[in-house]
Parts: sequence; C-alpha cells; structure tokens
Amino acid sequence: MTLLIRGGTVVTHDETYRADVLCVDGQIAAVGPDLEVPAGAEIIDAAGQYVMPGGIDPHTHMQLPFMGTVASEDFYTGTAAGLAGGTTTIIDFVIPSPGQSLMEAFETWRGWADKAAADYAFHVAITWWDDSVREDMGTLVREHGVNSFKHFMAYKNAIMATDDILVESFTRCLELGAVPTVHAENGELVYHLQQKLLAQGITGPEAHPLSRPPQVEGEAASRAIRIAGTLGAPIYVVHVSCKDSLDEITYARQQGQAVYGECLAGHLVIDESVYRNKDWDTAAGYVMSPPFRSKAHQDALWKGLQSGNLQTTATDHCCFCAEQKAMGKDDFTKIPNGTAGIEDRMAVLWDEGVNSGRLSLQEFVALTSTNAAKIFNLYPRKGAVRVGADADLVVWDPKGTRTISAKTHHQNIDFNIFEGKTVTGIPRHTISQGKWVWRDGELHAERGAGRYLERPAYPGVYDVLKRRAEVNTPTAVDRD
Ligand code: URQ
Ligand code: ZN
Ligand code: ZN
Repeated sequence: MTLLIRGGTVVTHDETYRADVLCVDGQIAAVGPDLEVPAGAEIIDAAGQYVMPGGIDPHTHMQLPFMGTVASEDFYTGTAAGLAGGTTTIIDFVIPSPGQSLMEAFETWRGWADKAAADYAFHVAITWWDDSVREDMGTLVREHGVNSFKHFMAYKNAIMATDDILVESFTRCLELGAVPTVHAENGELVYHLQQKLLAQGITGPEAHPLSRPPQVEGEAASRAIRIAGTLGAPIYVVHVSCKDSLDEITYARQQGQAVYGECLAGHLVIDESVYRNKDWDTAAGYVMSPPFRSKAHQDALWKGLQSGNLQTTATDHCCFCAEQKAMGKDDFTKIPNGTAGIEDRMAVLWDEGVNSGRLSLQEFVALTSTNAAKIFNLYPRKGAVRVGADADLVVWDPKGTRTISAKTHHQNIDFNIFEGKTVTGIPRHTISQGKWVWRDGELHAERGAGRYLERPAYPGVYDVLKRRAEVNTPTAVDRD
C-alpha cells in the first residue's frame, strides 16, 4: 500500500514547511519536497492544505456500561466517526466494577475494542483496592503495555476512589513508572448537594450544574495534586473545566511539580445556559460531568491552553441517546452523564482556536495530538510526521466549512452538543495506518482494522515527566 500526499504544508508541534509525505505499508517512508511518485501509488493532492499528525483523543468511553445503561457508541462506530473528524488514535478506559479483577475487566474491554476501525490504547481505572489490585497493576504495566491508571474522585456509591485508594494507587504508579490520572470532583460534596436539591424539589437538568459547582472540582484537583506531590508522583487531571482546578494546576506547575491538564472541546465553547433550556431532552443532552461552565471559565481554559498549563484536548466521548437520558426524567441524578465529541473536536478547536488567533498552527498540533502522545508514551510512533512513524495523518483544509449536526454526523447518537455550529477549517482527508480512510466526505473505515497500542512505562517515569514531555523517551519506534 503506497500513498503519496503531494503539495501540502507539513505542520508538526514545532515545524511548518512545504513537503510531500510518502506512506508505505502503514509507515511514513519519506518527507520532503517534490518526492518521486512510486509506481502504483495513490496520490492525494494537498495543495493549499496542511498535513498534520492524526489527532489523538486521550479520553473516550466507547460502549461504556454506566448508570444503568450502556453508551450508544461502540468501538467501531466511535473510531470511524473519529476518522471522519481527523482523529486516528483514541485512549479509552477499562473501568472495573468495585471488587472486579482488573485483568478480567481488561480482557473484556480488549474484546469490545477488537472491532475498532482505528488504533487504540487503554487507561485502567482503579475503583477499589486490595493486594490483587496492586498485583494486577504490575501485570498490566509489565505484560500489557498499560502506563496510566485513572481515579474517579466523583461518583460516590459507584466507582469513586477515596483518598486511601489514591494514596495506595499513586504509590504503586510510582513504583511501576506509570502515570496516575484523575477525574477531579469531590464525590461527597456532589452527593450532598444532589440530595439537598432533590429535597428542595429541584429535579430537572438545571440542577446538574448546581450540584457540581467549580469549587467542587477545585477542591478535588488540589487534593489529588497535593497527594501526588507528597508522594513524588506525576499527575494528569482529565477534563479540567474551570478556573478553580486550572489555578491548582498552574500553581503546582510553577512549583516544578509534574502536573498535566486536559480540557474538552465542549468546555471551551459551551456554557451552562444549556441546562436552562426549556426543552428537557435538549437540556439533558448536555448533562456530563464536570458540567459546562460560564464564559469566564471558558476564557480561563483558553488561557490555560495558550500558557501551556493545559497540555491536551480531548472529548470524553460517552454517548447516551434521548431515551437513555430520559432515565433521569424525574431525578436529574439518574440522567446518564456523558456527551459526544470525537468527530468535532479538531474542527471546533481549529475554528475557535486557530481562526481566532488564540492558537498557532503548531500549538494546534501539540494540543490535538503530539502532547498526548508524549505524555502517554506513544511518541514518536504517534503524534509525529517523520520517517518511521505510523502513517496516521490528517490533510486539513483551512478554508473548508461544515455545519455540525446530529443529522449528518457519523457518531452513533441522536444529539450533538455543537448542533448548528458552522466551522471553518475541516479535515479534507484522513490517513490511518497508511490507508486513505476519509476521502473528502467519503468514509472508508474498516471494522477491526484498529490495533491495540502498548504504551511502555517510562524507565524512571518521574524524572522524564519532570523534564516535561520534551524528552524523547524510548518508544516502540526507537526500539525497533
Ligand atoms: O466521568 C466520566 O468521564 C465518564 C463517566 C463520562 N461521563 C461524563 O459525564 N464525563
Ligand atoms: Zn470523568
Ligand atoms: Zn471520562
């Protein structure tokens, strides 16, 4: 399989230059001006367009069993929708039920992901603790290429990790050279506020943000960062949604602590007025945690991206259709939490970030691909445009436009949080493993083509991460 992307401008996290890109048998074989056209090669005309590393979404939940139902997007439809949006790698989550063997859950998720159309990796959640969890973490790192473990500080009476679990698990991550990550909301406070609102007879989606105010996130972020700092472990905070948690990250980083922050495309552009929509289904469609916030918090998040205090963008793609959301018709705490985004993340970030002048081209690449690859040790196999890297690329048309809608998206959900938004700047072509899978509006995703990506732990993870993610740690490509 030989593909030549001709006439484009290559943009990486630190370079912008005119070059052709030759892909042979799934890897990048050459990058340079006026490359020879090998016999039989497919040719993509990229004149006037940017050739960038395929997007990496470090936060998805395909077909997640959650809150009494199962997310409507599965690993095939979700990764296919990602390819249509320029995303070529996801990092999803294995979430064992409390008491369930980590290895058993890992094998279950591996089975579900077998149908993926694009490459994938897994964070593994720590939702309970005993010696077997400690052992299984070692097995997952040493034998299965897991180098990140998730901790939900929210969701009391379900998957919430209490402080004792954080301390045990972060310590274990330190021993193993793995990165602990957290969903930072104080689950006890959320539960208390939920009960209070219900007791006042406030049962609709408008109560959702009232039960999870920014200080609930700021407290948990501070606690997780302090615990990690005390133990000498790095920490990655997922879906940072507000100034409260961003300030905690910024302060810790200024003290030299290895703290990383992720923000969601939705949190950058959608505000909490959506929960006051008169239409119940519409308001419930936006229920996800942490909730969408005020514009002031959106501005803070943009500054976080521009200042380098937030390093990645993601989607937390976790889909529930209207009939599933209706499980919470009489009680907002029963509305399955989650929204979609994998198909729109990159175009929304380009439209609101690059077109507005907030982000440079190279910062766009760093935030949608390269930084996630570096932090989770997939770089330079992923997140790079260089010889030897996987041929996962997106040909970006800065002038193309698209109006986002559930009526036309490829995501398996009947709702789109960006409904009606017209973006300028779209993925014209997506190449995955050297195959032309998104061809100017035609999707050629292949069920089962996705591969499980092993992510080695970092030898001496913390000194590497302490030197920030600029260090090229030995990865699969380097080791070959
Ligand atoms: O909390 C998460 O990240 C999962 C359960 C998706 N749902 C959500 O509301 N963010
Ligand atoms: Zn979360
Ligand atoms: Zn999530």
